[in-house]
Amino acid sequence: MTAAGAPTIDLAAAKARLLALARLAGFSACGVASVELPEDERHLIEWLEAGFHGRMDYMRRHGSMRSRPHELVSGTVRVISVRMDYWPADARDAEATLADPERGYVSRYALGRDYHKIMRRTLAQLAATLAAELGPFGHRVCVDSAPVLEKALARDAGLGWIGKHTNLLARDAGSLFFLGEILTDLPLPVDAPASAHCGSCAACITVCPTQAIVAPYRLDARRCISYLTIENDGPIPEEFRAALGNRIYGCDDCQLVCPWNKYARAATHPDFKVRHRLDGQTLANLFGWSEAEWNARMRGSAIYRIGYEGWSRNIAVALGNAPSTEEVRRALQSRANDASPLVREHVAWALSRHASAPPERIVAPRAG
Ligand code: B12
Ligand code: SF4
Ligand code: SF4
Repeated sequence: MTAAGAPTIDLAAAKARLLALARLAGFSACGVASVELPEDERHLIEWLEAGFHGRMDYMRRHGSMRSRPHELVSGTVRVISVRMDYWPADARDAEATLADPERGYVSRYALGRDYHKIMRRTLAQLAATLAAELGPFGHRVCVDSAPVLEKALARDAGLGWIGKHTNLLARDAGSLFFLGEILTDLPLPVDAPASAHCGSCAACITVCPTQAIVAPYRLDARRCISYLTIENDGPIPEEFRAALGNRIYGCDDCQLVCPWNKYARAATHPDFKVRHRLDGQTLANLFGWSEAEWNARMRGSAIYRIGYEGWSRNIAVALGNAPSTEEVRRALQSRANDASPLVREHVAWALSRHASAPPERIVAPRAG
């Protein structure tokens, strides 16, 4: 990929410059890994063979490219890995929202603008600045959607370890950050992989509402609320509906309980600030948004991907789990004849829960 006859680059100096530029760009950590991931490749194959990816066919589609970045972009010899913190410090307390069954809980990462665009733009600028200083080099920017094992690469780049909940976490930052990469043909000096610090802790495994972490480091995505509410475009299997509680988009429980997240850092990027008061609106209010309102409010958010139908399906389930108030029942009844058969079926399920609600779930309207 490098032009023949190009001047040789001082790779140690180039790496020092990269790290400085990454900080200036707003990344909280940056490191460099090689492209060999034989152990992770083995785990990926086992995970796929177990069917844990459910209907995420894209996890299979690219074959060994996912664990071999040089097969995805030929000439790649290193992966530059970055972290960007997303925890919105202005958000309502996560545990308080989870404990209030009349409000919807939206995963912390989706309260602001869509991270894909923010990260990709910032990474592309970082690569361009570096190329302007060093001369052109081969590269491709990736964030989430590219078929690469981002967590394994970040671990090898020294950015953290893969915890038992399967997210990457770091001693100085917890796990509430996104990952992104630049695949490159520059043979930059590599970092040492980060060491692991889960020890005998298993808090994430115990707390998971759907027992999706079937063994340490092994996640059955088909059981994970993040998959059920985001990736899954069909009905939510009945066996998981009660366990969803009031989680209407994604789930953070395994991360919120992790002791290392007391070191989580607040997002510095202004686009991660909470939008449309998504950190604690009542379910009845959210369910009342028309499709046009939803489109206008959700454009630019990661939530936009699941569409109004998926969003309504999720809220219907949460309303089925909410206390049997007049407001909750009225919200459900208002969409009992929804145009979408998917939404109608989830509303019918929710209403049936209220019809058979034990007396303690039937709640008088709140005063005021
Ligand atoms: C598919 C996917 C999902 C799926 C499956 C998750 C998963 N664990 O694979 C679902 C939809 C469930 C999901 C959920 C979430 N995701 Co997601 N997801 C991805 C994606 C696209 C691919 C992940 C992947 O490669 N999975 C393949 C399997 C095999 O990997 P694995 O389960 O992590 O297993 C590894 C290890 O645990 C180990 N291993 C596996 N089995 C075994 C067995 C033993 C014995 C041992 C020792 C090791 C071991 O090896 C494997 C390979 O390294 C990445 C982006 C990317 N391109 O990498 C984002 C990504 C992982 N997601 C991300 C986020 C933020 C989330 C959520 C937090 C969102 C939310 N709040 O709802 C949740 C977290 C749920 C959880 N507990 O993991 C971030 C994670 C950032 C971080 N700090 O780690 C990523 C990196 C996106 C990004 N660019 O920032 N996600
Ligand atoms: S995100 Fe939620 S459902 Fe998924 S593994 Fe973590 S705690 Fe379990
Ligand atoms: S909760 Fe405990 S076991 Fe799970 S990732 Fe955090 S430290 Fe590791």
